[in-house]
Amino acid sequence: MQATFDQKAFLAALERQRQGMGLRPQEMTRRQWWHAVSAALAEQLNRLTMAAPAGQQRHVNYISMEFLIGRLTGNNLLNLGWLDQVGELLQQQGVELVDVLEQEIDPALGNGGLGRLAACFLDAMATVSQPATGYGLNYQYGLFRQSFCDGAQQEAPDSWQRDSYPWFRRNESLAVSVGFGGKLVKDAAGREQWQPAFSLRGEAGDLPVTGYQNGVVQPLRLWQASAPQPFDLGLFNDGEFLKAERQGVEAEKLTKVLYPNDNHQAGKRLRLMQQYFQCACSVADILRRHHAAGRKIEALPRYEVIQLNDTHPTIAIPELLRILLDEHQLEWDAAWSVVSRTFAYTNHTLMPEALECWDEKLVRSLLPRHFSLIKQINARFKKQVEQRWPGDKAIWEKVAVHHGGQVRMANLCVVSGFAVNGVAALHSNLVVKDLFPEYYELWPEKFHNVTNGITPRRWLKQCNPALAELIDSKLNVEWATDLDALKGLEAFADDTRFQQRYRQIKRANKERLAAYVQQTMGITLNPEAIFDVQIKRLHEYKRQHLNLLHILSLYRQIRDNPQLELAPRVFLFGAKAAPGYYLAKNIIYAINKVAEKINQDPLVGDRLKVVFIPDYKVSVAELIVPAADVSEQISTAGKEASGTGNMKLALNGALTVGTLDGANVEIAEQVGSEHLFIFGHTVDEVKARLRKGYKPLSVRKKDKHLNSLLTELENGFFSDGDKEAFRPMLDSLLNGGDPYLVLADFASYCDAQRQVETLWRDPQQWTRSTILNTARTGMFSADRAIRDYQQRIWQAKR
Ligand code: 26Q
Repeated sequence: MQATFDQKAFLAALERQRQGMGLRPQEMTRRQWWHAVSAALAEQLNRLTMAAPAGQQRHVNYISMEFLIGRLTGNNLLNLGWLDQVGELLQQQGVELVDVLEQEIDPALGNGGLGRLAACFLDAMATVSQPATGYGLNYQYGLFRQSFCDGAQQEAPDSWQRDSYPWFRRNESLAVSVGFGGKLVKDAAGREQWQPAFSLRGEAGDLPVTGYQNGVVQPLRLWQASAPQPFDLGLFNDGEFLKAERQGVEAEKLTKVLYPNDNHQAGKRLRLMQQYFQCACSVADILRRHHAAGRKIEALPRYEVIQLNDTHPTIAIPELLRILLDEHQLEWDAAWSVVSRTFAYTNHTLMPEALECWDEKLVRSLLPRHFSLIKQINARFKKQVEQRWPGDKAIWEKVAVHHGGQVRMANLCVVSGFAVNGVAALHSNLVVKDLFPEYYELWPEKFHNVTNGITPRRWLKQCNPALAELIDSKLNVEWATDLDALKGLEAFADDTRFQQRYRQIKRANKERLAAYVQQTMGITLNPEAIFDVQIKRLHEYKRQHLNLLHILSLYRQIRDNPQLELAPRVFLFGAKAAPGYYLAKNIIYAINKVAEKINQDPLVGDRLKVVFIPDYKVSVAELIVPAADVSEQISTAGKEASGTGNMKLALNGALTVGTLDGANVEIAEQVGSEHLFIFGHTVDEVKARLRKGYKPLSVRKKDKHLNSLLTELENGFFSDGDKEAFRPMLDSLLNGGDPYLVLADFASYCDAQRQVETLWRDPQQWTRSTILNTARTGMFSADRAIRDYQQRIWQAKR
């Protein structure tokens, strides 16, 4: 049931906010209006409630180190169904709601896909009334802000002002104490007990997650660290000043900043402390709720499931085990039975450098009791492996949880959880076949696929209101909660008037983006051109440099043949590189230097423009996605677990140029491969090619054109004569064996791009394909993904 808008209460709350600021309405800045409106709305939400569990439904505890939620005010208004009313009330005060919403700093509490997925899933769980709590960390600084200085990425802290963010609801009574370090002692009964060296306090700040027009609000609970007391008076009196201060210092540091790596493990002590802090707070909170309902500890898995968003929160597993054994005095078998029916694990990557392994010395010194429990889990599991594969050392070395001085978090998840899932069909198959084949032999029933999804509320209704309206005018259904209903648009794919409207909307979205680029970068874009976009984290496997090589190819062709007729194209990039990832930063630099040259070359004219939009984030994605004509999804096959930008772009009518990787495969199945441009080596071909001994230099030698492009990168043509400028990128391609097969896929990629150009010249056919992309991507709704989790994992027999 939709929550009714109480205009009187809202206006009164708004008035209180204004008085608190001591300003008259006409004196308030847009930013102050945003603050007042948000705070007033947040107050209204206190009247709404959590979804109630239906029947045997378990409460889902979604633990994630990242929640890339994006701006909340506009999204909450949309979901509550209050946009129009609030818009009108503001208008009466001479204020435009859209301007006010623009003032919100986009909370960047995540890196990329994994964090955004968590946010989409919270939205979907509230919308399908799945009782759920999101658990994360309240970082003082989110992902760094990006700017370019002579083309090179510069990072600046993202001070998003969490301390005055009006959507937080802080609840003192939820505070948790978390221990670290110390030693193990034996109690009278000979049981190990942990005596931590110091403890920190976890304070809960809740952000409301609103369901789509169903009156549901549930918490995203973010933990923030503080010292339990300003300092330890006992130590202070003993004269141990430094030690006394330590708590304060650690607390201050702990939730200060989000680690800016994605798909790469840093192995840092502070990161492990963050992980444990988050897990300890969250597990304590789950158990508090469980006990408050008067339930027995043994019944936990009947009522609660803990979904681990990748291995980052794995330490929650030994934490729950520790509490069951040490605080509830359960025997091992009883405790293990509870643990192994409570946890489910989602894998988001196969790449070895992203699989978390922790040095045992670090784990032991920070969490001695947890380390001891991990060793026990490992020893018991060893017996099972010994029975199944007697004397097979090689297998044990692969599947061990603790081996060679390392604790392997993915293995701990598989051994201790009741479900493991990949995030796209292809990826889930590889999880079974390449990553965990032995585990699959032991427990085939544990393994699942749940293809990712995106929330159509933010990623269509909110970011592309004109298209949403057009759809509304043709379909008489609430497609925002039933995205498969978009199939109804197929009937209009050839309708000339509909096509025209669809094109006009795309055009207006492109103008909106062009205005943003003009304003922020001073670059003029031609909205007639193909808007070809690649927006995602910068990573070698995502192959932004393959895109770059194609751009170089077009530029070369223009110079070889100045009369060349090309469909005008604007190449748009948005991507942040981890600050310590030199190769990725070098690729950004290369794209920017090439852009500089091409954009100022009079010979090129309007045919090519290359734009690297700085500081890519959720709010910028909301501008780019509706304006895209072409969606670049060009990772090496087998490397991108799923991708979710691919779904957002296809839903908004961009045509995919993509490899058969991640969810691209399923998008092609849904949309029909004649409405995408698939290219490149398949997973099996990649494997075969690498097995045979792939030689990028011989690809270069055989392809004159490619050779000329590489030569121009080498000889300083794009870098004011600096021959070293692109060394890291070129080294990887030419001397580093080109591990992601960029050169091997180049010819096929250019071929796909020529097909793009051909189709573009036929506007009717192009538009038909874009409409069919929108019509046929309904299955990528996050609501469907959540229902899959319910059926396959959360509601499954237990
Ligand atoms: C690990 C250890 C230490 C520091 C950082 C990390 C870390 C942080 C973030 C490791 C990985 C990530 C993020 C991974 C990620 O975003 N993966 C993406 O997840 C998406 C949602 O499933 C998929 O669509 C993408 O294919 C996948 O790359």
